[in-house]
Amino acid sequence: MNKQLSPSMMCADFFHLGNQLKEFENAGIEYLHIDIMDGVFVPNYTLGTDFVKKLKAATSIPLDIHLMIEHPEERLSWFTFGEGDYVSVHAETTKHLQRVLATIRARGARPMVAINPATPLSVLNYILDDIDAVLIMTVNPGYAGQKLVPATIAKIRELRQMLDTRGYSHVEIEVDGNVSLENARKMSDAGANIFVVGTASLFHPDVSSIEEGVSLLREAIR
Ligand code: S6P
Ligand code: MG
Repeated sequence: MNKQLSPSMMCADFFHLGNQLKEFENAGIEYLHIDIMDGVFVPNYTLGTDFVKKLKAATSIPLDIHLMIEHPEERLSWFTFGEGDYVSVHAETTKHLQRVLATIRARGARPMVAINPATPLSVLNYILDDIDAVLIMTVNPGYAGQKLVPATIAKIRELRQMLDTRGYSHVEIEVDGNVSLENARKMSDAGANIFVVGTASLFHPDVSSIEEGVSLLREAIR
């Protein structure tokens, strides 16, 4: 499966965002990961609806909108997205998971379901037809700069196996949280193929440029 990078926009350089977008485009970045938090499902606020709208107008790189909000079915219409974009909703945030995934699909985008480290894979059992990807949280959502929850590596492997044996090998696996070069390699070996990259790699102070960070990452996940 194609290995793809999705830089976490909450970790980007907001004072030079235009330049950074050009660097992402030049480096062939596949997605832009946008964290949306509501201060309820997760204890933080980050980016919002206007940022999504402006980013969508500013670049042709597809968006990867990560909704960490309660009752996403009531708020999906607030967000600008369309064909080629991924939108993920957390299984823990809605009683109507299938409905909200179907709404994302009906708007032309690609539905993804996100699960916290402690959430079992069994929540996916009856929605496999409704998703193009699963987002395995490798930290508890809410903040950048956290440590990997080690048990999530085995979870990625188990999910890849489950998808392949049940005839869903086209369903992608995204990983989000502490995707360092070392962890990215382990996640890739376990079967992940979309990597949300933040302060642990692409925006790490030791990485001198986006170009350098991208090439180190591509080497690690090859
Ligand atoms: C966390 C959020 C993530 C972070 C990303 C940051 O709640 O969903 O997308 O922005 O994990 O990356 P890092 O390398 O600082 O963990
Ligand atoms: Mg995220």
